[in-house]
Amino acid sequence: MKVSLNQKILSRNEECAKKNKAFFKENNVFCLNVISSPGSGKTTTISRTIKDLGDQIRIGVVEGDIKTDTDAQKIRDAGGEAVQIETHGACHLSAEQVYNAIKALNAEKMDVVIIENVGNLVCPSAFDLGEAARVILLSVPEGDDKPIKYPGTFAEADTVLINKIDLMDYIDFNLERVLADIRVVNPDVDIFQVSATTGEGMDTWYDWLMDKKNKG
Ligand SMILES: Nc1nc2c(ncn2[C@@H]2O[C@H](COP(=O)(O)OP(=O)(O)OP(=O)(O)O)[C@@H](O)[C@H]2O)c(=O)[nH]1
Ligand SMILES: [Mg+2]
Repeated sequence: MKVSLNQKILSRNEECAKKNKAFFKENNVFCLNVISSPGSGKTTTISRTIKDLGDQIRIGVVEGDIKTDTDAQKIRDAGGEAVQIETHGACHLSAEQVYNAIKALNAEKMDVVIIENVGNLVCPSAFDLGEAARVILLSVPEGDDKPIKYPGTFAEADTVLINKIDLMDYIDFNLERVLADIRVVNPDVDIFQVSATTGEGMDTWYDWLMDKKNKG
């Protein structure tokens, strides 16, 4: 029987994802895996969430980037605790990397762990990190065709944040089309329209986060 290298990598990842899931369950930590294109606003959204919810819940962040620790630094500047993973070329985080990072973060002391995956809409979706929920960001300047171009990624989402809605008046972005296209692959997904810089709509995202966290 032939087993491809991809299958081996994915099944090893699956094993470690189960370990992460068990860790989060045991310690009553709610874990989110945030996936989007580069620059769509993951770090800005997480930073604002920490500033706005930090007095109610303790949030730890695992940052994934090919290079640099600038995003972890931004989270610390926002008052959060963060561990940076540099993937040195890999286009996604693995469950094993996350396992090491949550140990370094002392994640058992957190209420919520947010993982910011490496910026792209392709590779991260194939790798379960043991998260309780998956958050896909789509920002207005990226264009309204992303849900039909990357349907697999949107199909796996527990929530979609349409970010940078403050730019809607300046950019040709058909919101109705985006909502309809997401619903084709993921009919029941929760979708929120937000601006991580102005704060518009962020309350809806916070309500979703607190509700899911409380339900476990
Ligand atoms: N106008 C506007 N700009 C935003 C918004 N959210 C983020 N930005 C800007 O978009 C740029 C990229 O934001 P980041 O939060 O770094 O994006 P990211 O997804 O973390 O990027 P990578 O980590 O490189 O994948 C920054 O200049 C932000 O200030 C928003 O809601 N509105
Ligand atoms: Mg970032």
